[in-house]
Amino acid sequence: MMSIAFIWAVVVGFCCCLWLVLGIRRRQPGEPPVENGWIPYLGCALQFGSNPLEFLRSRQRKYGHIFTCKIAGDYVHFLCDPFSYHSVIRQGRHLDWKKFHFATSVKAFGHQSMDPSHGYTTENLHQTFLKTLQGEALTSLIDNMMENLQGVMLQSDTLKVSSDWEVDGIFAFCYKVMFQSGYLTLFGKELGKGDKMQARQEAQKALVLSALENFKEFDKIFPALVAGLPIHVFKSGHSARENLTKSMLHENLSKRENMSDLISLRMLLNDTLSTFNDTSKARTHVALLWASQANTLPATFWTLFYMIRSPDAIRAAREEVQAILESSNQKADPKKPCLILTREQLDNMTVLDSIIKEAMRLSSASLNVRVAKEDFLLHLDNKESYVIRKDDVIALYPQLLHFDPEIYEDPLTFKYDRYLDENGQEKNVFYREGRKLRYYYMPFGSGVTKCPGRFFAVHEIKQFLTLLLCYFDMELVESDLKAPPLDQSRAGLGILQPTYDVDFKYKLKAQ
Ligand code: HEM
Ligand SMILES: *[C@@H]1O[C@H](CO)[C@@H](O)[C@H](O)[C@H]1NC(C)=O
Ligand SMILES: *[C@@H]1O[C@H](CO)[C@@H](O)[C@H](O)[C@H]1NC(C)=O
Ligand SMILES: *[C@@H]1O[C@H](CO)[C@@H](O)[C@H](O)[C@H]1NC(C)=O
Ligand SMILES: *[C@@H]1O[C@H](CO)[C@@H](O)[C@H](O)[C@H]1NC(C)=O
Ligand SMILES: *[C@@H]1O[C@H](CO)[C@@H](O)[C@H](O)[C@H]1NC(C)=O
Ligand SMILES: CC(=O)N[C@H]1CO[C@H](CO)[C@@H](O)[C@@H]1O
Repeated sequence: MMSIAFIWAVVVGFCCCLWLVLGIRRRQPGEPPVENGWIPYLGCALQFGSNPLEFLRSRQRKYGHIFTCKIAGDYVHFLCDPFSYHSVIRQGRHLDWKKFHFATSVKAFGHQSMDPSHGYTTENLHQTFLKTLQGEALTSLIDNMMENLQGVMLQSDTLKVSSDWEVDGIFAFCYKVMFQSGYLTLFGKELGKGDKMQARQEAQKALVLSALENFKEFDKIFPALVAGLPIHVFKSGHSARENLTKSMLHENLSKRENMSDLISLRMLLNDTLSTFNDTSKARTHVALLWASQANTLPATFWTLFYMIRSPDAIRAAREEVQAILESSNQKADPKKPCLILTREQLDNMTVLDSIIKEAMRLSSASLNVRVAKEDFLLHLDNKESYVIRKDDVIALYPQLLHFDPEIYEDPLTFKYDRYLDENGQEKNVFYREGRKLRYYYMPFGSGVTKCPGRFFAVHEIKQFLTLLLCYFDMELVESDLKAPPLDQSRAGLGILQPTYDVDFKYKLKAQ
């Protein structure tokens, strides 16, 4: 025993010396202050990971607007001054966004590289996303979502629908309703050829529910995969990903009807543009399933939670929904759920919009990352310039902005009308130290990598809230409840989940 411990001590000691000599970056003239951390290779990764906001705030107090931290082998320059964000977001010439994105996607989903420069595909994904998630395509996404939401809420036995109070966790509730509706909207329905309607619907539902279980299992290990751990370590997460992949093989998807433009176009582009094999293609569809759900589900939770908890918010939301129904001459009937809202009507719902924005401000923790293509000078807003080395990472962490008391008074408090101006219209002017901010709200990222699904995401959450308010009465089981803490294990990946679920009760509205 002794000797093994001794050998370890020598090995560790040797590694530490080697690290001291080779692994530490020293600050060169013109570079931002650098912090190497205490642990070889990992550097500051653990400190950053356990509470990114506190870590960055303390370093910002110590160093100022920009500083460099070693994190898992990379040198990351954190830029904390919102007035300087512009220089990163628009600095296309020196900065690469693809490398990091494509590499992360490969690590998590296991497909071959989608980076055209690697030669497996010539698909311009960016174009595909814009064409199929925005503009004209958005209208049919929204229409299908509305139909699917009402089907899942009222015409399947996903929810216990009655005039007696039913208790459920808000996250559990949002998860099952939004996952199923979103899945059906993107990937369509498999109706099969049997002649028994009932049996076909049962089979369809079983398929979606199995996707939900697999998604939940896979999503649990997602942060670990992004951190670089191999998927083989996780038995059940791995099997879940493989199950999802199988369900998205071409032969399975091609049986489905009413598929979104996004998936059908990507299937069509298959052979012409790429040399991926069938499995690799299916994995890229799994990636899109993840992108469309992983942030939307917790965002829906926070929106519903904060709305129900705030009497002012839910009152204002009810009034807005009521007004829309009246102006379009519709009545909510749970036995014949076929409410229709146009895109213009949804866009007109500024109260819901503000509630959603405010809930996402409080729960978003995305990291916007770019990689330096070459050595260059980064110019900050205060006229300082810093030398950035090739292959270094530049990161923005907009939670700093979202929780900045100079921009948002009482930043930890939910104020449903924070994004409404005095006329009840969208408020888009925010200040810091008397100067108007160009960037004040960034849960969807920024610049070229800004989420292409953001319009759909906000619309689907609005539809979800509208339908709940039309058909149901809702209350928290315990009023005056504190908001559950954010689960920091996903910091950097988008909207954070709650560390625990919160119960609420719902019942059909009296007609
Ligand atoms: C509340 C919901 C959502 C949030 C907060 C969100 C956030 C984000 C963020 C921050 C990124 C950029 C990542 C980066 O800069 O590295 C992103 C990318 C993306 N999102 Fe979303 N998203 C949401 C919903 C959706 C939905 C519903 C869809 C599709 C139906 C979608 C599709 C995508 C796609 C395809 C990308 C990759 C874009 C690219 O690499 O060019 N997202 N999302
Ligand atoms: C994947 O599918 C197999 C076979 O249907 C099943 O036994 C397994 O439990 C599934 N994996 C997960 C994580 O649900
Ligand atoms: C998809 O197709 C494969 C055959 O290629 C089959 O084994 C699998 O069960 C199908 N999966 C689903 C979910 O339909
Ligand atoms: C397919 O979509 C159309 C238009 O959105 C809708 O009318 C129809 O009911 C849908 N079909 C199925 C099987 O859901
Ligand atoms: C598909 O390609 C991947 C990566 O090249 C490979 O590992 C896998 O075995 C291939 N699968 C099939 C079914 O050919
Ligand atoms: C939008 O809302 C306003 C009142 O808030 C109403 O006067 C107007 O007609 C609405 N527009 C649409 C397209 O619903
Ligand atoms: C392997 C594969 O997915 N092939 C499909 C590619 O798309 C065409 C339609 O354009 C299908 O016919 C192929 O089966």
